[in-house]
Amino acid sequence: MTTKNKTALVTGVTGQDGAYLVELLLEKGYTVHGVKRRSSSFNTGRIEHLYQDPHVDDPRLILHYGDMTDSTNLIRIVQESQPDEIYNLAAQSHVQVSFETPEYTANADAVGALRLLEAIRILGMEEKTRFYQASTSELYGLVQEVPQKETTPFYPRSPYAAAKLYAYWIVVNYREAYGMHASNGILFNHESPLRGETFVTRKITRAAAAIKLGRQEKLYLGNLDAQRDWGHAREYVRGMWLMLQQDKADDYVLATGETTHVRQFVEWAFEDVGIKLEWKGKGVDEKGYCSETGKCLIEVDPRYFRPTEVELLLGDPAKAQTQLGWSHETSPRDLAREMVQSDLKVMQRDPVWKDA
Ligand code: NDP
Ligand code: GDR
Repeated sequence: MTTKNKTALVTGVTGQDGAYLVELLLEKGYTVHGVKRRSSSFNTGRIEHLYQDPHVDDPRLILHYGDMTDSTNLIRIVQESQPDEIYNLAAQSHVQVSFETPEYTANADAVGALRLLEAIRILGMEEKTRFYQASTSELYGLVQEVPQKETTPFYPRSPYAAAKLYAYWIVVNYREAYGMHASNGILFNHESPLRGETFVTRKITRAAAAIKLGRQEKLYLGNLDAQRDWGHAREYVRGMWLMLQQDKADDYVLATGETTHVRQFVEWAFEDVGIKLEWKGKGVDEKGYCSETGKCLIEVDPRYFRPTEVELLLGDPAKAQTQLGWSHETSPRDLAREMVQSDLKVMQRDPVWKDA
């Protein structure tokens, strides 16, 4: 079968990765079914440019209301869409929020993955349907080995990571127990101009743009000493797709192999709007950054510290490079630049920001 007549089902279609993945799959000729949650206001902004009027003949992007906590709904959507490939991207994906909503996070992120796998089994689609699970470098948690690769032991450090650990292992189990083509992509942090505004990179690039344009006074951040392996989301969704094109299902790390301090990302973002920062504090819980003019723009606020932190993530993508032919292109430095430029543009265009 060529990709031209394949059908994919994507959960989390309204999120960052969902948007880039749908774009890729449509380009490849797939018919794509997406699961979106009901919301009191529009939540399809990231895929608006891909929207297809359901009244036209044979639309190739079809959206269904659904939720990872609702088994019957998921079974019905899988039955209706008859997918060749399922990409399970839906999740309560914010690590810090998972400390406040641990039970919901487990329900959506852990049991949600099980519900989809069971839907495949209940409908007798084990032979037909391939499955991608959005696993995460958060599984590595407390550092056991650097760089982290497929064989590195897991040590989750949050309710989010513990939920994703269940999802990881249930995927492995269904692969072994029922011969399903089910793969885990253990993806290190990936960002883009579409990144959610409360994740640290986007929070920083938006603030740098807003401060530059005189629309924000100060940025409050948490642990500036954390280190992350940041890649570009557009490149990572290609890796997801490649995993499902292999004859055999397996688990793969996608990462850049480069790690950066949050502190460094802050400096890059402000450099990109022409503000040079000087570090004034002695430690993470003291003060923050001031600009050359002496105006203090960034302050550390302990409210953003996590009860247990993941201090260092650095991935080794060698297996994906060798077996999938996947590699990243964008460096963290270029990623910061692209995100800042995009936020500057968005703010200059947005009437709310313009009038503020
Ligand atoms: P986002 O937070 O941008 O998107 C998450 C998506 O899941 C949104 O579409 C959201 O809907 C949806 N969702 C949340 N809860 C439910 C639910 N109960 N039922 C149905 N849909 C739900 O995440 P990303 O796109 O960044 O990440 C995609 C996946 O990859 C997630 O599973 C994440 O945990 C995982 N991951 C992400 C990494 C990253 O660096 N981005 C790295 C490793 C793994 P809504 O828009 O309505 O909120
Ligand atoms: P992470 O991403 O927890 O790695 O999870 P996030 O951007 O939230 O945090 C990265 C690091 O920055 C530190 N930090 C702050 N984080 C946020 N959100 N806000 C702040 O103000 C702030 N200040 C410092 C954090 O403590 C952390 O160390 C992301 C998500 O996409 C997960 O779904 C995914 O699984 C992992 O990446 C890989």
